[in-house]
Amino acid sequence: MYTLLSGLYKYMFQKDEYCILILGLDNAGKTTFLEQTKIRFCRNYKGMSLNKITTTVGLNIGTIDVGKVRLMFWDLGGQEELQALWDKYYAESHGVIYVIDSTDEMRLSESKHAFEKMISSEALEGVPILVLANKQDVEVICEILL
Ligand SMILES: Nc1nc2c(ncn2[C@@H]2O[C@H](COP(=O)(O)OP(=O)(O)OP(=O)(O)O)[C@@H](O)[C@H]2O)c(=O)[nH]1
Ligand SMILES: [Mg+2]
Repeated sequence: MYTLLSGLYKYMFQKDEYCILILGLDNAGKTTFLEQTKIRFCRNYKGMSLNKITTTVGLNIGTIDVGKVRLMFWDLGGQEELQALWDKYYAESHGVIYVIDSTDEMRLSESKHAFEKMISSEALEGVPILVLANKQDVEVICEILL
């Protein structure tokens, strides 16, 4: 009876959990993206002022529930010395969002290099990757000015 009831409880209330890594160079906008996502999807979440966000040293975690699914976002610091820590999280991840600052042409090749290193990891084989060309609002402003 207990097994039946606990199974029913789990079926009704337990959520499937997925871990999503947010990676990319420092200043790409990973933490801002996570914060904005939380503001949009978490009811009653006030969030911090976006201009108060500083560079991530270590890891930010954000949890978002969508229906019966719980998404755990792990936003890792993108500074060069912190990139060495990224692969410690690959085995646990179900998906990756790779964020690029699309306005920073000078660092595109650096970002490409970090991306290629990331996808060469066997631990990420079969893991879906979303590449996010961030800061499109800046591009629009530039185009308007031109
Ligand atoms: N215009 C514009 N600025 C953005 C956008 N996303 C982030 N920024 C700015 O980019 C800067 C860096 O943002 P962060 O979110 O701290 O970048 P990060 O990728 O988390 O950086 P690290 O933690 O150092 O790895 C901040 O000044 C943000 O306000 C965007 O979509 N548009
Ligand atoms: Mg950050």
